[in-house]
Order: sequence, then structure tokens, then C-alpha cells
Amino acid sequence: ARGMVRRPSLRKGISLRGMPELENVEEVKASFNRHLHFTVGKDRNVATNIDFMQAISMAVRDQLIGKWMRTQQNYHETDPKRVYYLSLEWYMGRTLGNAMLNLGIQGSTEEALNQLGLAIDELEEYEEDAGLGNGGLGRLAACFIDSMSTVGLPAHGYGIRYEYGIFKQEFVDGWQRELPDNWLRYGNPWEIQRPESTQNIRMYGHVSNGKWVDTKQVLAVPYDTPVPGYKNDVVNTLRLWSASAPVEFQLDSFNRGDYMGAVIENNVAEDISRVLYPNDNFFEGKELRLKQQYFLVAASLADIIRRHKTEPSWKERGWACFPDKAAIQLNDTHPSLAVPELMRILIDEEGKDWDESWKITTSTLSYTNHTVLPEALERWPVSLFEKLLPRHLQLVYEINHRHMEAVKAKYPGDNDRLSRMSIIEEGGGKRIHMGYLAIVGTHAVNGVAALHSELIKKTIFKDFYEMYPERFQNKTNGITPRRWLIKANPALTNLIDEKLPGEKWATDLYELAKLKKFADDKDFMRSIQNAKRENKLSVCRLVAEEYGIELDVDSMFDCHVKRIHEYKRQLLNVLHMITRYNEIKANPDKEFTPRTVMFGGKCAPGYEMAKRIIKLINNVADKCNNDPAVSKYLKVVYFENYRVSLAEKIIPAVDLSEQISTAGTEASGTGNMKFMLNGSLTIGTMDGANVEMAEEMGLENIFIFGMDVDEVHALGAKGYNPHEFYDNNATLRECLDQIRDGFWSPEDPSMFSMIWDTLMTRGDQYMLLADYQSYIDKQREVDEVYRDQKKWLKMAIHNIASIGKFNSDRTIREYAEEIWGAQCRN
Ligand code: T68
Repeated sequence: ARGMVRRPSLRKGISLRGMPELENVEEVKASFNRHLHFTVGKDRNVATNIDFMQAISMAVRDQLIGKWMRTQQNYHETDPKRVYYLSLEWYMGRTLGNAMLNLGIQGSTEEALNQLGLAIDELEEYEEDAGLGNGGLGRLAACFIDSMSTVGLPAHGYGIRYEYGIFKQEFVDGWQRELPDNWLRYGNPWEIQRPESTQNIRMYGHVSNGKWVDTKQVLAVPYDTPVPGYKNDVVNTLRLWSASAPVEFQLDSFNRGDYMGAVIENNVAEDISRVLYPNDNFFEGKELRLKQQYFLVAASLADIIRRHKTEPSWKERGWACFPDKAAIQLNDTHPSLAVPELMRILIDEEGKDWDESWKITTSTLSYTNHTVLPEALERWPVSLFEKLLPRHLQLVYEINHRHMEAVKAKYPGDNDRLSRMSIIEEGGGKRIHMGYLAIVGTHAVNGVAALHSELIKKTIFKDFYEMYPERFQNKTNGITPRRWLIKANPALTNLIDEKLPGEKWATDLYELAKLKKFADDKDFMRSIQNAKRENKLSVCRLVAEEYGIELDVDSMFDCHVKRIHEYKRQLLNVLHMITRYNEIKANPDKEFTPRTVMFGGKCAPGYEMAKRIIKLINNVADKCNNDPAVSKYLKVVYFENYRVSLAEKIIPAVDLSEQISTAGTEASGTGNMKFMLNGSLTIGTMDGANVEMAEEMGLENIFIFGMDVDEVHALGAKGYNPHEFYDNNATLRECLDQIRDGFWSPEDPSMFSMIWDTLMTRGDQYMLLADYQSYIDKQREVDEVYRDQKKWLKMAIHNIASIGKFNSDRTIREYAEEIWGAQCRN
């Protein structure tokens, strides 16, 4: 695409925030021109929109660099305790808009580009998402690093610079197809390579006389991205490692004279950072994945230790000061090799004894658990582990030996407990239970919502809780209000600014409680309604352009966006849609409350059942949308390639948020909070953070249905029998029979038999049919309230005003205070 047409009429209404400062406008224009000419190397005649986007990104980045250097300099001088967040996933999305927002230069930049005939919001669309994550866990890391900068914590994020992030999703005939996400193709203006900080990583080999020898080497090259806090001059660093083959790697082959073969062999080493594993809540025990985990851990720990060795406190106290100066958080067990790796460094390289090393390790590290699903818990086969990390295996055995002695001492004669608590699982090929290793090797383990934190104490980690109760904590998740409200929803942001001038609320969401007094205010209600309508119209335009579907802006936008997984129960939503379809068809003269049901989400490429669920949703969508009698009341849209940047567009436009997992399966959820913040009402189960949302807003302001955790467990104990529900519920039976008999797949009547089979076995872990009727009844209630717009708006305003707790700044302050012992400077 060639340069953009001048469109002076595009200026938006003046908003309270982001008034352009004249000096800044001139500076941005000059900087933009400089970068376009001298960095990108183009002039206005040949520059593409990508070139313009890159030039403005670098102009904005320049404004971060001074603050970045000053922040890091200040850390070095004041030597505070630092926080290190280790994560295999960083689901950052786009950076440009967020950077402008946090610098407070949105207005000036928009004005500067406007004067040059360019529209900033259009250019922003040319930035690729940094999709280095699967879903909630990766996005949580991104919200957390934003909050760590905003509350003024001396923090560093560490991760892998995957060359390919989460795949791009395309639908072919309603089936998901995966395409590679080549996000770095045009370069990444936000990263700076730091080759001088390269780390050498060793793997494979064997142990001889206690020494790890004959190892293979790979280089870890860091790339740094600045992470600004909200208008506070703090800029922290996200450091992502890229794998690169060292010359020595192929010395062998070079010596043998196979020059071509040797260079081509580089790929094997460089494959480590090639691609993100696309599983959400699933453990895939592949060698390359274990390599990725060790690569991140080894490079990051070496880098952390190198940094601390240059600090003044080190010169005085050496290793003794390390736990006082560094807190390392493990985002799930994915980086839990940090336990044996830190032990290896202390014992093998630093010459410390076991007890001192263990004390330093456990007091520095802490671990967050994100799931209780058994298929997601990491249990590495010992054979694989030994091949890649023979020295670490010895250390894990020694850790387990001492752990077993401690269990014996505390519970003499309790052999069952002893074998239950072993980090090494026996039977059917030995495995290392990484969750157990992470609990034993750290001083704190936390769940991500109150219910979840209680559940891990009662179920998967019960024995460990009994032995070490003081280690177990809860840190309820949160989301950053900058990206998910101020950036995503300017219409609502302006209304809040009008009522709560002074910006305090942007970092303290509890301030929004002051909106409660306007929940009944006619003018405010109308404004909120208009803002939602404006956002819905944007989505209508997007859907018309992308899919050629005309939506009714006044229909209820009912939205279910998240990874496709059986436990999240997209199928329950499908049963509701089919029920509605059947009811509309059976009652041609009846009036219904019009709905647009929206889906979004990817499934793991190898997850057969989820692939069929996607196809079923697309088939239901086609049938509903193409039948005028139905589409009047029910339209269905499946957004392709749901990702952070698309979430920012969709969420502000939604009326009803679907959070319908089987109670006890969704550790927290964070989408639930994003919708609440943007004035959607929630239909959901008593699961994850929904429980706390209900507590904050009151049960009268949320549509709760279905079994709670106790009822799910009771039914499981009694024996779940889907036939009880199928036999006694004619509407449910009709839906299921249609799925079985090919009504929703005339092209291949047996296409969805797998879905029927799964739902109709006693083994259905998610007990879908047991919650069906209660879900349908609750959806009727939702319709009723939606028809009473006054009531609906009142609830929506009340819920926005109850969001305080779910700010990730609050979550991070709790981690800092109760786990890290680190100071928030803001
Ligand atoms: C999610 N976990 C939880 N895992 O499902 C969600 N898994 O309830 C919670 O809100 C969120 O974490 C943040 O705490 C995930 O997203 C994964 O993506 C994942 C990735 C690799 C392996 C296993």
C-alpha cells in the first residue's frame, strides 16, 4: 500500500486527556521525518504504511530511551531489591499505542501526524501483535510487567524471543487452519539487541567425577524491550533470549571438512527459539520444549547473577545478600528448572555447600500455579531429563532424597504419604513432578484466585499444604486498566474522566466506586448507553467488512472469547444457541430478544475435539445467519484469529460476557475482568475469579448459574450420568439428537458423532448436561433484563464501579509485599 491520503476531517472530538502540547507536536514531526528518511531510508513518495508506522514507532521509542537509561542508572545507584519475572510466555500484543498512552503523548502524536496527513490510529493497525503467548497465562505476564513499571518496582521480565508466536488462525470451510506467525518479518522497532550480554548455555553431555562434561553449547542472545509505567518516568526491561549457534558447536564437522553441513547444522541450535508451543492448559513432553525451558532458565539466572555481582552490596556481603536483593517469580512450573539450575551454579560453580545453597535457592524463588487440570501438570520423563540435563537430574534426586527424609521425620511410618509426596513418580516410566519440585524448592506458592488457591490446598497439593502450610498463598489475578480501558475504550474513558477528573483512577481503580452514585443518574446512563452503542457500531463495521455479515446494533452482543477447550464449555453455549434456533423455528410468530452471539479463540492444533467444536460453531453460524426467520433474532459470528489486538476492539462492544467453565476448572480467568471493566454483564458459574467478581458486585448484579464446586464434586462422587438429563429433558434431547444425526452437518451426517459420544458418556469430566437447564433458564432471565434497558444500564454502571480489586496494580502490590519483599516506589 502506498502513502496514505490526507484526511483532515478525521480528527476526533477533543477529549479531556491527551491535549497536544505544541512544542511536542513540532518535535514529533521532526523526529518522525528524521526516522523516515535516515532510519527507514524512504521518502514520502515511496514510503508504505508499514514504513510510516515504523518511523513513528522509533520517534516514540526515542522518548522512552532517556527515561529507560535514567531508570536503570537509578537502580544501579540505589541498589534496591529487584524482582525477576520468568515466563515462557509474554502475550504483549501491540506496543505503539500503549507506549504513547503511558508517555502521555497520544494527543501530540496524533496532531503531529495529522498535520502530515496521516492518521495514527490507522498506522497502529500495521503493527504486528507480539503473540508470544497462548492465552491467560501469557497475557497475565504482560499485564503484570505493565503494573510493575506503573507501581515503580525495579523489575525485569525474562522470556524467549520466539521467531514465530502463536499461529494465525484461518477458517477453511469452517475448520481451523494454522498459519505461521512470522511477526518479525518487517523488523521490530521496539527491540534492541544486546550481543555483549550473550550467555553460553550448555546441554547434554554426562557427569564424570561430579563434573558436567562433553556438553553441547548454544548461545543465548538477549533482545531488550522497554516497558514504561503510566506517566511516572519509570521504564523497566523485558529481556527476551534468542538462540544462536556458537562456532564451537560445529567444530567437529568443520574439522571433518563438512563446511556446508556444519553451517546447516546451526539450525538445530537455533531451533530452540524458533516457535512457541501452541498448547493452552496441556503438557506436551517434547524434548525441544524442555530445551526451551532450560534455555530460558539458564540464560536468565546467569544474567541475574552477573548483574548482582556488579552491585555495591555484593562487594560487601557476596552471596549472603542475594536473597535480599533478588526475588525470582516462576510463572507456572515452565521455568521450574530454576530450582536445580540455581543449586548447580551455587554448588558446582560457586563452591557453596548444600545447606547454604538450598537456603539461597528457596528464599529467592517463588512459584505461581495456574491450573489444577491433571493433563496440564508437567511431569517430565526421567529418561528425557537425564539425556538433556544429567547433572540436574542428580541434583533433583538429591533434593528428593532430603525431601523424603523430611517427610519421614514429620510423618514416621506413613509410607503412603511418602510415596504420594515423592518428586520422582515411580511406575510406568519414572517422571519428575515439576509442581512438587517447585513447592519444595521455593518459599511461596500461590494460586491465582481465592477459590483456586483453596482448591490446590485441598486437592493436587494437599500433602504439601499439610507439611508446609505457611508457603501457600493466594494472589487474585488482575488486568491493566491502561490497555483494557483507557486504550481500548476511549468513549467510556472520557465519561469516567468527566465524573472523576484528575486521573487518579487510572492507577487506583477503587476510585471508580465513586461512580456508584451515578448508577441511577439518567444523563450518565444515557451517556454510558451511547458509548456502548458507539463501540458496538465499530464492531458492526468490522464484521460487515471482514465477513460481509450485517449485524443489528441493538441486538444483545453476547460474547464468548477465549482458547477453545472442553473445560471452558463452548459446547454449552452451542447447546444454548441450538435451543434458541429450535424455539424460534417452532414459534414463527413469537417475538424474541434479538441476540448476536460472538465467538473467538484458537485451539491447539492437535486437539481433535476442539477442532470439531470450532467447525460446529461455524456450521451453526451459517445456518442461523442464512435463515431470515432465525437471523432476525439470532446471528452468530466467529471472529477469526482472536488475539490481543482484536480483543481490544471486541470487548468494549459487548453486552454479555460468557464465563461458563465447570466450577473448579478455570483457575481464575482474566477475560471475565476485562468485560466487567468495559460495562458488560456476566453470565457465569461460581468458578475462578467469577466468585470474587460476584462478591464485589453483589449476586444481584451477575447472572450466576449451575453447580458450584461442592456440587460438582458431589455429583462426581455419586456418579455423573448424562442419560439422567437426556432422558428427562426434551429440548436438550432434541439438540443432542440433531448433533448426532447430522442436522448441523448435512454435508457429512456423522461429522459430529464424536461430540455426541463425548457428551453422552459418564466420563464427561465437565458434566455439561448437568448445567444445561440452569444455563438456559438464566439466559431467559438475561433476555428479560436486557429488555429493561434501565435496569441493565444500572447494573452495568454498578459493575464498572465495583471493578477496583481486579486492577493488576493491586495484584502486583500484594506480590511485592507478601512474596517478594520488594518496595513499590509509586
Ligand atoms: C491460565 N492458564 C488459566 N495456561 O487457565 C486461567 N498452559 O484460568 C488463568 O486466569 C490464567 O492462566 C492466568 O492465571 C493458561 O493460560 C497456558 O496458557 C499454558 C501454557 C503452556 C502450558 C500449559
